[in-house]
Amino acid sequence: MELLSGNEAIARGAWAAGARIGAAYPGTPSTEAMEAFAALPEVYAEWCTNEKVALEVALGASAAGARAFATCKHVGLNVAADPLFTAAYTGVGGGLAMLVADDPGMYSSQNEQDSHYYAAAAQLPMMDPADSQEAQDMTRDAYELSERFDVPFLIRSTVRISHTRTPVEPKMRTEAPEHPFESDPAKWVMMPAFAKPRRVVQLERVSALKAWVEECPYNRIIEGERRVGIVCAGAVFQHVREALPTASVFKLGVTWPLPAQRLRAFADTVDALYVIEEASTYLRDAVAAAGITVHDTLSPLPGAGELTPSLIRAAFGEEQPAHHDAAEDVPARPPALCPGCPHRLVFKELARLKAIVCGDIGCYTLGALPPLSCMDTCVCMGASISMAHGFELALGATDHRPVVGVIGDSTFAHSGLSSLVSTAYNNGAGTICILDNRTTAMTGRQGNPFNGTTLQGRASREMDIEGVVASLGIEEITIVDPNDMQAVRSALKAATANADTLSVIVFRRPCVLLERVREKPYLITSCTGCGVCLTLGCPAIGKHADTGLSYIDMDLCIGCGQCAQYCRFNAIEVAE
Ligand SMILES: Cc1ncc(C[n+]2csc(CCOP(=O)(O)OP(=O)(O)O)c2C)c(N)n1
Repeated sequence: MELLSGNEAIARGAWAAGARIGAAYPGTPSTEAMEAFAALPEVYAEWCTNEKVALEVALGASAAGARAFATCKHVGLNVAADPLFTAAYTGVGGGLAMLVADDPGMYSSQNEQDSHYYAAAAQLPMMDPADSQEAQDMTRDAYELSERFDVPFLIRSTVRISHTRTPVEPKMRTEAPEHPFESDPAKWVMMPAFAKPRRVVQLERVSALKAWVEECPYNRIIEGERRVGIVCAGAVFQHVREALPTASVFKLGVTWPLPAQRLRAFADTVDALYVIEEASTYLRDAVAAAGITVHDTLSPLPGAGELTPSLIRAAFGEEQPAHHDAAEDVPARPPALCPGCPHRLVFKELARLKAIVCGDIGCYTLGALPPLSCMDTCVCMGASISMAHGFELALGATDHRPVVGVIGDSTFAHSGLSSLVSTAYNNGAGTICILDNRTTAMTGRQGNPFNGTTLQGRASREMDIEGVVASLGIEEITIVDPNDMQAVRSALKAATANADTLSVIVFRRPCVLLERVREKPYLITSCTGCGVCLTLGCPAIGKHADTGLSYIDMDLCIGCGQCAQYCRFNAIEVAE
């Protein structure tokens, strides 16, 4: 037995099935799955620039005959949706499984969309493991099934499944069957003449999947009292078993297509059937559509966020145990930019400029929080540059605050680049700040095209941002050290001064967690209590409750000197 996280187990399942090509873009809570896969023998794995590219790489490998593995977070599937829907027409060569990890509760995401809808909309089979053993076994089986039904399989997890460690009987690797590539345009060239017959193939396949799912051992019934019957899947199954141990449960392992006949038969064996799921009505609607009466719980379950055993007990009017999972048990730990984070001064200076800041997704999104409070929009990866262009278009003729798009290096490679191409092409104006901290920090410091680090340490072509930007014909390009307050200030001032130009500032300094260099810490010698240093939001700087004076926690301070540049009284010095 091994104790594996769901992500590690999914990787293990793909490996055991003989998958040999992996492609992904990182995204919590999915990231560790591709990292774990990359660490296994006899596989090639890479970070791609985005999820669309990753799925296309995996689909190409599958077409060529290899078993392939792709992973992403739920919003990543939006990016990959274009190839996804048509991969449901082409089908596969070698088996193809794709993990999509959802984030009900939005621990690290901008929304909590339910990926089940993608399975239903694209007509792709989806499995929902409820622990790491199932995560491994379902993923492994997905490859044989993918080849049998000629279709990619989706493995859906949530943050609880991906990040919880449970015991796994590890499976060993078996070599995948050969599927030598032979040109077959009718299967792989999806132009109307070929796609129309493939659509018919798809519909026939759906019928075959619907028959298979009625027999599939991953859908199982846990017999209990007749009074209450629950339909659920994934992590919710664990909560239901804990909260309602005597209830009858239909545990779905395959959540698309649903085993309608078996569900109807189950409904006949219980007095009242309930569907419990997180942040969605996908299952409830699908079960109801199968002609089954779905009952309402005594009090409604929340429609948003993660479920817990306590919430489920409460919804059924069950007594709570003496200690239950109450939110107040957990101390709040609001996220903050690290001490020494190279993103900090950019936001401090943008706030000073009173700029309209179109932000993006990465560690730097924390610039939206107090005390920096310097972001006006953040929607999805890459949107900073295109939304800034929209602002410029709408405000252009008026006398307006400077419009600035702020984006990280990985996000720029992901989708910001195509936004910048579009802005440049349309002769847009404004200022774009690319925060190049030499890594994809937010998700755990993965490689990206602009730092040239690859997932398995293979050779790379490290791309240079300014070269790429210059090739778009953008003349105003500056490279600035973001720890130098004066340089940041004057670069922003110069770039935003001319309302008609498109300027790009590359703020370049490595993330402090990359090399973990610590200089001598700073200390505050004679604080006047003006509080300016506190406006940087550095976790190493605090305020004495009694005197109102600032202090530096020398254990947290890494000696970046950002704060010293803001102290008008020269009261912040290196501790000797
Ligand atoms: C479509 C999509 N894929 C993945 C993610 C997860 N994710 C959020 S930010 C980010 C990358 C951030 O890297 P970078 O832009 O370099 O900024 P940093 O965190 O280093 O400051 C990733 C992968 C996401 N939110 N959306």
